[in-house]
Amino acid sequence: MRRFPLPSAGTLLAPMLALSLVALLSAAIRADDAPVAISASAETFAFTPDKIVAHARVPLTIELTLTAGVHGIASDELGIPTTLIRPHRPVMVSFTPKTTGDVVVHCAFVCGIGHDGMAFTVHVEP
Ligand SMILES: [Cu+2]
Repeated sequence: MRRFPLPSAGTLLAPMLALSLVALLSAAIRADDAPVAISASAETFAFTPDKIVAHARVPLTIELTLTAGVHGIASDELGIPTTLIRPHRPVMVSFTPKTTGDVVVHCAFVCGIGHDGMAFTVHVEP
């Protein structure tokens, strides 16, 4: 019977150590770039918070959540494509503001009687 040599402990541990290190570094990167959480309400027709801060030329990710109804966001100025938000399905949207100033992001889905006033502001600092 032919026998295959067993790998040494070092041969097995090195890739595992490398993978662990990559996982740790990924976690650290995620913590620094944690998405800004925004919730949309079908009851009050509001985004909470209604104002967030971003920085020009720095990517930002927002996580949109919703418990009822359907809403959406879109912004040509910020480069956010029309994105629908559905109940219990968080949506991550990433964008990179190009210029400073305030950008009002309106709800992009005709969601009901309060739709016209439903918006949040992205305050873009240098
Ligand atoms: Cu709406």
